[in-house]
Amino acid sequence: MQMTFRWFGTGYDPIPLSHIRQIPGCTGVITTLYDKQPGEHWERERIRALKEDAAENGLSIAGIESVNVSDAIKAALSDRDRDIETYIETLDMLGSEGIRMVCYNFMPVFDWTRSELARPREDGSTVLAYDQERIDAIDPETMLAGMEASSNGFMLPGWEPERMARIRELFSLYREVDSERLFGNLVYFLKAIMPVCEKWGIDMAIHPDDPAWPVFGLPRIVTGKESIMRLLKAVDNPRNGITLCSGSLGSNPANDIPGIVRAAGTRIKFAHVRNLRHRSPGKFEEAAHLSSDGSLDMYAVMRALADVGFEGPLRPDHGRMIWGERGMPGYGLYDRALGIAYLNGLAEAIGRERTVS
Ligand code: DNO
Repeated sequence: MQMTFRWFGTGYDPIPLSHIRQIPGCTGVITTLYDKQPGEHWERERIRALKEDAAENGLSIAGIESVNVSDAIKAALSDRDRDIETYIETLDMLGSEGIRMVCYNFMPVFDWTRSELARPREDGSTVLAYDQERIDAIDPETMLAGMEASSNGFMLPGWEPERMARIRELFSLYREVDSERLFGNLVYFLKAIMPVCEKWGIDMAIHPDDPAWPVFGLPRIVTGKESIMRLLKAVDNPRNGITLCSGSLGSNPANDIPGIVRAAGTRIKFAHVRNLRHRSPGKFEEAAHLSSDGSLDMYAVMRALADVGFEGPLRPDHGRMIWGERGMPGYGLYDRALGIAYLNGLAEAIGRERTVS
C-alpha cells in the first residue's frame, strides 16, 4: 500500500504540502479540483499545476478524490449522456496525466451526513458525530445552516454551497428514483466509462454511503457486503472497484469490515482507514484511529488488507480536532498525522509477522 493524505489543493486547504511531506512514510496526496461542480469540464493545466506542486514537495498524486458525478447521471435526467461524455473526457485527460485511481460516490443529494461537526469529547478534542433522531427531527435546510455555522469557515467536501442552495430542487429530482433505479443508473454510468478506464488503467473506486443506510428518505445503494458484491458483479471489470472506507461501512455495526475486505479482495482500489464509536443504534461519533479509542478493530482491518494483497493508496480519515488546531472539521493535520503514524505501525508489524511466519 501507499500511505497518503487527503489535500484539497492550494488556496483551499490550509495545510501546506511542506507539512504533509513531514509525516513519516507519507509519499502521496489524494486531491481534486475542489471548486469543480459535477458535470463541469476539468482543465489539463490545473492538473499539471497540482502535480507540480506535489512534486516540488517530494509527493506524488496517488489518486483523485473525487471526480463528482452529476445529479443528471445519478437520477438519469435528460442530460445524463452529455454529462457522461464530459466525465469520460475528464478521465481521458487524467489518465493521460498519469492518474490511475479515481474515487467518487453515488449518493443522491448529500455526500456524507453528520448531525454535528464539533462534538466535544472527554479528552477536550472535538469530533464529527451522527444521531439519527436529530437527523429525523430536522429539515435538511436547517441542518445545512448548522453545518455551515460550525465548519470553521471552511467549505466541507461534498457540501458545496452552490449545491446546497438548490437543496429543494435536488430533492425533487430524486422523487421517482428508488434504490433499484439508482443502482441501474450507476451500472449504466460504469458501463459507459469502462472503456476509457481500460485505455489508461484507471481504477474507479466508489465510496460507500455514509452513514450506511438511507438518510432523509433518499436511497442508498453501497452500504455493506451484499450491495458491494452485487455492484462488482453487475459490472464485472477489474477497473470497477471500491474505496474501502472503514468509517462509512463501520457506521453500521452489523458490517464486518475485515469480511468485506476479504470478499472484495483485489477490487479494493483505495482505502480510508478510520475508527468510530458506536453509541446506540443510529448514533455514533468519530474517534482517534487507535482501536481502543473506538469500536472498530483497526488491526483486523489492516490485517485483512494485507491478506488480500492490497497495494493501492490508503489514507487516514476524519481526525479529531486536537491541540487547538482550527481547520476543516475532520480534516485537520494533527490527528490525521497521528493516524498515519499508527497505521504505519500496524502495517510494519503485520508485514514483519508475515515474513517471519
Ligand atoms: C468525507 C469523504 C467523502 C468522499 C466522497 C467520495 O469526508 O469521505 O466526501 O470523499 O464521498 O466521493
